[in-house]
Formats: sequence, structure tokens, C-alpha cells
Amino acid sequence: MQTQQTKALAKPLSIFYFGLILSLGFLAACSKSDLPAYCTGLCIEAETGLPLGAFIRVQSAEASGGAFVRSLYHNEADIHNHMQAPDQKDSLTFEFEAEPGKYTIKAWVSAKDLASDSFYVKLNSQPYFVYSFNNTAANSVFPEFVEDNLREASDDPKVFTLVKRNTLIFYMRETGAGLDRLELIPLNP
Ligand SMILES: [Ca+2]
Repeated sequence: MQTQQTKALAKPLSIFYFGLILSLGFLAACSKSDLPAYCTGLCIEAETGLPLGAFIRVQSAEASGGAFVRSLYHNEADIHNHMQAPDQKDSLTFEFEAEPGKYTIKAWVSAKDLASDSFYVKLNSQPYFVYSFNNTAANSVFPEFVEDNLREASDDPKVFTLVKRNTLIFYMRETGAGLDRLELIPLNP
């Protein structure tokens, strides 16, 4: 049986250990020797996020960390409503800490084809936006992963204001769109 004092202590300690585990997990995800050498910043493996609904983790030797996350190969007609607005049930959520400031976010993404190549993205309480991958016919290497920047229309790369504790959510917009990892790139003042 716990005394009132130990109960009072248990909660902060459990929060501390939970935070420690998350931090260790984050560092471990970003320090794997199989990460490409160019991923030198603050990296987040997509497979460390929380996938719900249409998002699934996929094991792949071609992916950083050996896995990535993608939306299911639905019939386009079945997900037509996803082209109108995000569905909260089909989401991939990242929670992370950062030094507050302005950042761009690099992404390694893949698509089923050049016609299924976007997500909705939402950071903290900011409005969601459509992130349509940068691609051209000359760069039609899908479904392999390509290096890109999170962007909103001509706002490329989009500048994000991060706070200490952030929630970044990807929502399904098109079928088969994949995310391997993210890199936070701080902008110098
Ligand atoms: Ca990955």
C-alpha cells in the first residue's frame, strides 16, 4: 500500500521515466548506424510515430532504420472523402521536444505513383495544410524514397515555428503515400 507521500512522488517520477524512455527512444532512432551519413540533424524515424487507421508500419531493407509508414492501398473511390479534409482516424502522430524557434522540415517520402503523392500535415494548433510532394516527370522515381521538404503550395520549404513540446500529425490524403523519416533543420536568426 502506498502512503500519500509516495503516491505524490510516484506521479512525477513516472512522468520523468516516461520522458526519459521517450528521449532514449528518440536518440536511439536517430543514432542507428544504418542511417545515411547525410542525416546529421534532428531526425525522427516515421516508424516511431503513432499510426492509426489507414497508416501502417512496413518493414523494408530500403528504409532508414529498416521500416517506414504508409497509408493502405485503398481503392481511390473508397477514400474520396479524404481529398476534402483530414480524417482524424487515419493519422500518424509524432510528439517531440525541440529548442523553440523556426525550422524547416525535411522529409523522405514515397508514393504509389505520381498521382498519389500527398498528405495533410498539422503542427500543434496551427491549421492543417496539404503537403504535396515535390516531383516532376524527370524525377519519377516513385515508389522509392525521395528527399523533399515539407511544403505548402509555393511556400517551399515551409517555415515552422516549433515550441518546446510539439505535436506533428500526418493525415492520409491519398492511398499508398509513405514516410520514412523527418529531419528538423533549425534556421539561423
Ligand atoms: Ca524509417
